[in-house]
Amino acid sequence: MTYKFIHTGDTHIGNVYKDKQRNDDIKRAFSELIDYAIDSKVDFIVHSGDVFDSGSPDINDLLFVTDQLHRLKEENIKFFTVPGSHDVGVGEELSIVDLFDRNGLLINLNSNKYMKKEGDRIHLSGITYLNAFIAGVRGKRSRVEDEIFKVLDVDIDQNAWIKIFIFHHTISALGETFKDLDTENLPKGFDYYAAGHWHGHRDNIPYNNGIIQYPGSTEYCDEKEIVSNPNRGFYVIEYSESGISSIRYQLLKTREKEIIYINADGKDQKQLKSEALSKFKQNDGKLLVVIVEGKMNGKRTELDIQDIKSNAKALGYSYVSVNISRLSDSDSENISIKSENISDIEDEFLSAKGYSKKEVEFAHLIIDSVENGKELVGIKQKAVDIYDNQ
Ligand SMILES: [Mn+2]
Repeated sequence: MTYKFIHTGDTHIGNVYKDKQRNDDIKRAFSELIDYAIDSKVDFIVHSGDVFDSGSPDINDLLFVTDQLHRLKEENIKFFTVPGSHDVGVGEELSIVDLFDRNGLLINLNSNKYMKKEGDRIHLSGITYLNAFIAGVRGKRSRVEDEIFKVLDVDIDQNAWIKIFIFHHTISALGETFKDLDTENLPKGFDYYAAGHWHGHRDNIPYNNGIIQYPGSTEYCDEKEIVSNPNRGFYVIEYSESGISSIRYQLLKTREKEIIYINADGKDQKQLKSEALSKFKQNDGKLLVVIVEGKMNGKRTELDIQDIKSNAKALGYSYVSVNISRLSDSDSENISIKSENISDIEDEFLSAKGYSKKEVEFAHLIIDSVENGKELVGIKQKAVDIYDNQ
């Protein structure tokens, strides 16, 4: 007997873009995945968090996900998940995923049913379904939640043919810069670690006696993802009594993309604009990223990005981004940075810009709040504290 499941994650149904067309693309990717699940008769789906882009989605997005999960339910295809960092509202304990769990449209493996506090430890159980044991821990809303992994005892069903662990973190094995969890803190004893949060697609990271897999987001969620990721998709895994027998990456349809690099050295805003415009072609909804880099003549602020964008849109591009983060002008001061991790780079950059130690500290506070979805309550008081004590 062989069973088959899909591993996906980071669907981000919601208002990822200001543009409805792109938000519809994100929905289309999800319904395409559901089509695949039904057509190829998979037994269940494992979703590693961020079904929604926000903890309080619009009614249309709620209805869309309800309809898609109903299609699965009619075919008796179960949907196992944990809340991702985006599925939980700021300061909320429960997640939008819990609503769907209570309505029987999915199973939230991070609900209280599976997670019990026992003294200082947390006892995690899971479900055995079609001889697969599945357990999971949700993504983080604050740094405190990393600590869960250090006090976790998992009650693994040793009789299951395969053991699946779902989590929503960027592990250190992907690199130290963006990590929010040390790989070694993951519980041991699983065959398949269904990872989410990192929107790139990374296969086959060995851990303990199993493998960690990041399917990536089902659609490009920002400019960076468009530029750095060749494709989007999800995993299809088959298993039998002797364990996992095959893993395949199934591609999802995405729009064609065009990435245009423009060297700005010695050119003024007029030349840069006409060079950009000369490279645009009439098309049927491609994604366009224009990267302007180098040192231009005149001021950066003179470059009319909105005008470049509307010219591109008029030719049919569905998404246009003009990136000037590597564009400098005669006013730009060159700051050379030696640090390697993000937080040190921020420190060094702000100090070089002439900000005081207290101001750098305050900037960190704000960056940290934004990154971790912490409430901005109390920020004002902290600002007063910092500046008064200066
Ligand atoms: Mn995500």
